[in-house]
Amino acid sequence: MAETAVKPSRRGTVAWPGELAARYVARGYWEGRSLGQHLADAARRTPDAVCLVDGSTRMTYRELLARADGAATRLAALGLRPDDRVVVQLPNRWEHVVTTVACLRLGVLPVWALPQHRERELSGLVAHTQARAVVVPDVYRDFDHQAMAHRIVAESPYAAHVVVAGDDVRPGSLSLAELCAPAADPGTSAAELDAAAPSGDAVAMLILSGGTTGVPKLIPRTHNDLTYMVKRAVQLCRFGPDSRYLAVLPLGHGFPNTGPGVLGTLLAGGRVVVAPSTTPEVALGLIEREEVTATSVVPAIVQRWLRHLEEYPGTDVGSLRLLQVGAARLDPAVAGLIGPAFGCTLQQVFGMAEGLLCMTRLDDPPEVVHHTQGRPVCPDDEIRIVDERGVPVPVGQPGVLLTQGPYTLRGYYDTPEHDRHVFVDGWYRTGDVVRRTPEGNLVVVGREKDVVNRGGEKIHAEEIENVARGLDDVEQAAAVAMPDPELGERVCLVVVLRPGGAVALADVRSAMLAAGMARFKLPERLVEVDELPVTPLGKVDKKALRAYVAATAAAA
Ligand code: J2J
Repeated sequence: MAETAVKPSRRGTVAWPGELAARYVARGYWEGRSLGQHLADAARRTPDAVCLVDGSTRMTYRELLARADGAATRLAALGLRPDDRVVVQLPNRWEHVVTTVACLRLGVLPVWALPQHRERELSGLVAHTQARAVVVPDVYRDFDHQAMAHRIVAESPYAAHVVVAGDDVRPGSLSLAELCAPAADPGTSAAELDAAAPSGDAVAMLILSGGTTGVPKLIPRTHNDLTYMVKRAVQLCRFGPDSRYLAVLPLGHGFPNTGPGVLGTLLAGGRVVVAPSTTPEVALGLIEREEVTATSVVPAIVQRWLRHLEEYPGTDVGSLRLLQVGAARLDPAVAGLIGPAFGCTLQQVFGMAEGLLCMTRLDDPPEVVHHTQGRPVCPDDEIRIVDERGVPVPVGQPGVLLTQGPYTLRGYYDTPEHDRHVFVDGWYRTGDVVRRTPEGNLVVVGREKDVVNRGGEKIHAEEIENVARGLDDVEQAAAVAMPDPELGERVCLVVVLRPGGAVALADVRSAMLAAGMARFKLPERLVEVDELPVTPLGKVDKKALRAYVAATAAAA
């Protein structure tokens, strides 16, 4: 077992070429310290300031650090060592933040999963990361996460611990509340963790790539690269000690954690307010009560909030200064409504778990903020926009976006085979089709990757197709995006049946649920065709299918 174990900081990850690494150090991007150390520094600057609010829980920086260090010390006592992995599947609650900071302090790598992930996704994550522990809620939205975690841990040769948030901690599980209790002797724990802090070039966490197939694609983010990106986002978004950030997107995603998100707010000495739900009643209520100054959402959420403000004009969101919208395409017409309705600055964010972060700037003119997704945050983010032959396109023309830079991965975690298709001379091929305006802003116009973006949740077509093809009556299956006014896109499954066969949407959906897949991936429409269109190269022509599906939906 020990021989096959991959240690992310030494094996399983791809380093930046020496020359680039030297440049990133020389330019001050990579500071050579762990993100946990930076967070501890911030906590020590204003120990009495409230930094984390969740319902009636209000925590100061002193308490956050004491709890995180308590958890780190207890994880170490359980046998976890720097570079070990912990899969964290928690809804938005304060323990998500404390657990993450604890891992960063100890050098253990948190691997965030979404609460909607089920056995298939979670077991894939635990297996691929060789996680030592899994952190879950007891029961969340009628689903027994604790039971699922025990089934998964029983199957894993590496995982030993199920840590449970909530009151129903069963025999064989550990209590997350106890794990996150303040250190018995905070000074000593802090000194020990400070002394053993991971180095800047060690891997800080593994982030799940947007949309994931059989073997999950994980992004190793180093302390250096992640700290740089978050700090730069803090600067550009003008976060400071008076910032109050509402963490309303699921904390299993990068955007609400790092863009600048929770981690940026903490580095800036601000206050994080955790929202347990994205509904306007809950989220806008929290903005009002907690005098939130900034938050980040996906277009589907902002549309819902806009409708609510129209219906209830008395809603007070006057404290809000910045609303970030990203992770999926924002309609320019909707973008134009946001500033006036919320009385705040809109910022479009085009990011990816792989690294590259683009943002409109707070003082950009409306035409830039409404019509573009902004520009990279670092002067050393290099971008290339190429045609299908890999040749750069003229400015203004659409092409596939390639990038490299001080916080963009050079390879996924331990999937060298996959990397060969995704990296071109070390450059990451994003799969997004973009064009660049003459001023250097990017506009996302499409994508070449086979993903459906359902309100910001990325779903790989292949995952659905594999299950659909397993059904007796299905000969061929292709999942494509269909346009949707609310979520932007939903999944439509196109099938070719075997002679005399029949299949209903419900059959495919039950087969996916039986396979242990997350509910948000289920197709919402089924279309039968006699044959699938193919490209000259013999691949299913998804572009043609998308157009067909959109046209037939409009006609229906
Ligand atoms: C259109 N498509 C977008 C946008 C991302 C910050 C913000 C977002 C993410 C994220 C993130 C888009 N308009 N404004 O990690 O730190 C699509 C692109 C992209 C993919 C990445 C962050 N913003 N997208 O969304 O890893 O297709 O990260 O490649 O989940 O979302 O998805 P993900």
